[in-house]
Amino acid sequence: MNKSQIKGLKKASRVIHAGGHPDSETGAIIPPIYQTTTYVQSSPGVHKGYEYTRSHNPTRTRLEECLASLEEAKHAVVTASGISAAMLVMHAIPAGSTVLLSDDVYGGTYRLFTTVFQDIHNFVFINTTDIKEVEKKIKEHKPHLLWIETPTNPLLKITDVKKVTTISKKYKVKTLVDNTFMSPYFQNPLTLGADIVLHSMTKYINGHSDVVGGALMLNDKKLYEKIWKLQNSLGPSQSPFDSWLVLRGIKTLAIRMEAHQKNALQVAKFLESHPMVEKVIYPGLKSHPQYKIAKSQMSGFGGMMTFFLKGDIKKSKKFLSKIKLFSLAESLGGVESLIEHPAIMTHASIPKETREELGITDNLIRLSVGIENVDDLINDLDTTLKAIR
Ligand code: P1T
Repeated sequence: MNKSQIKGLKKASRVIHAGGHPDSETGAIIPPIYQTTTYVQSSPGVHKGYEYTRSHNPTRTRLEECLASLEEAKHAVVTASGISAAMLVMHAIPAGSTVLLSDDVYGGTYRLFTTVFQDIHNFVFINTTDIKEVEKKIKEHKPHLLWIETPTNPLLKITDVKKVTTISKKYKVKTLVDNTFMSPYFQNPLTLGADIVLHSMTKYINGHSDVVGGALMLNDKKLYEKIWKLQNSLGPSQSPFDSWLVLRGIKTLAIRMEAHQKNALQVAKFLESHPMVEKVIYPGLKSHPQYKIAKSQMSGFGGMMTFFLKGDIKKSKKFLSKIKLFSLAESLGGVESLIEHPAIMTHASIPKETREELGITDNLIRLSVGIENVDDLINDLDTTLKAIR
């Protein structure tokens, strides 16, 4: 199939066929891993588009083709991690830029901005779910970039991307959306007006907890070229083997995301009705404050949720140490269910006062609901809640 035929396919087909053409030399249906550092030239400067694997690699090119297709983008850059994708964006904007960003971002993103780039750019954390606040802060700070995570990690706050980008465009501010929690299967921020989409491919895109990777998708050719040159100069390119693993994992993105959200909705309903649970935050619950926005800009609700246990830090620790089928671990988006304590684990680099202001309290627990049998997952939660009562 050619590129325009693939463009006409639904996402469940594109995950398999975009970048998935058979190998032209042998007809192999699964593309080879181009495990090579360099490429032979017929005379100096005459080559087939590949010179050195830090710059380009055919396996990575295939993955970039697939990701661009899934995010409805013209260009994609695959990086060695989600954080290195964020680093490239920070180098791509002019030094001294102001970046307005969602107050509730992944702890590693917060750490990158506040401990590595804090002397190069100005970071202003705001509640991007409040549209009036966004416009007020844009007028006040004249930022170069608006950085949105939606849903946020860990509190699953949802920003209305269309509304926010209408404002940012008015003031000529670029908007980046970290789309990690939804994956390109459930949300396409570029079609809602965003300029750049960032993913930690470590999560749903790869889906099997065996690769660290990141990606940026965008339409602006000039910005793409700038980001690619930075990648080439700074070096956070993904290895061919890791790109190949992601190409393998992404083929099941559609069915995995459907399974994640089906399980997650049942788990969320179970927890919401449980007497030992204070509150559940899941975009697919009507009780979620931005449920309507979630419904309008996402085609599904994903597999991530947080809940507040009734009790203190001791109770949280007891619960997390006793639970069995959910593994106590950082990260998310794999087929297996994970559970973690954001304040102690993924968001520990955020100062305690800031965490508490945001609501990342000692009784907050985050779930990445996997695709196991949902009755087993609910039984595991139920049994553990009973055991700590
Ligand atoms: O881990 P890495 O591939 O570098 O991706 C960083 C990243 C970026 N954006 C979001 C929304 C993320 O959740 C992450 C990584 N998050 C975890 C490791 C976690 O457990 O939340």
